[in-house]
Amino acid sequence: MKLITQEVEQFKRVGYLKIDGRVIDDEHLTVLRQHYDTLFAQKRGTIGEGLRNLAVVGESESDEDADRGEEMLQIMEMWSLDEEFRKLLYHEPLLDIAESLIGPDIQLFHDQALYKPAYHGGEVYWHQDNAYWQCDPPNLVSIWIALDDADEENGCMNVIPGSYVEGLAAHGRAESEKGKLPALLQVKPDVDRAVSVPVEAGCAMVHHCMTLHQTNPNRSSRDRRAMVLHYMQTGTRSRDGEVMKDKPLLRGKLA
Ligand SMILES: O=C(O)CCC(=O)C(=O)O
Repeated sequence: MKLITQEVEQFKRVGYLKIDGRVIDDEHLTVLRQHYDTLFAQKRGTIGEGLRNLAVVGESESDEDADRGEEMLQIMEMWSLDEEFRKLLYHEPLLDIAESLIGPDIQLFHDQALYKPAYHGGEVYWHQDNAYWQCDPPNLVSIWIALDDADEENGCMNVIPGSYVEGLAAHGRAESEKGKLPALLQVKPDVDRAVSVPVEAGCAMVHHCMTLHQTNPNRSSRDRRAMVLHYMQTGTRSRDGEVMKDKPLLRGKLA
């Protein structure tokens, strides 16, 4: 599923791309959904132990009863918890997309499941991924896979086209009445330029780690389950300046 030249050019121009066609077929989707739901069910009530509610963080994060009204649930490193998600790292269509954008030598930076339950799914605020990661070179790409149809009503991705070439905006942690927010842009994003990227179940969009993006709350009657894989070229350095040799090598060779 290599991208064609026009798609690569478009990604380079705007910093994201909606992938044309399915990346996960129906049968595979059914299996991934079952395993996803099982992991979230197993982790229910264990906030702070591998499960985070990004809508309620800081002091209150460890309080399992904290604001059940808003849930933006996250499980990191799904690949290390479940064989189906480990296999997903090597799913050829995804690696072909990553290779088209960052070259043949690919490591996983990390993966995450991001679940916005129906009716009370919480918001993810505007941010650039590399503001937190501080990876060098700052050219990681993330493939965001919809396990349910994702649209404006249940919290699909919204992006600011071209923002990735405008440099890193100031980010910080801020307090809200719910505690510390995980991700807060300190400047006002130019939301007039924002576009929504609805993605059907089994399909994906890819974004650059410097692209400003956000997702809205889910007030619809439909769950929004998503899986995101963050890819880096081998030789990428962490915020400490160390080459991340220990991250899973997915294709090609280590630098
Ligand atoms: O899925 C979401 O709601 C947020 C996704 C996101 O921020 C990301 O993939 O970097």
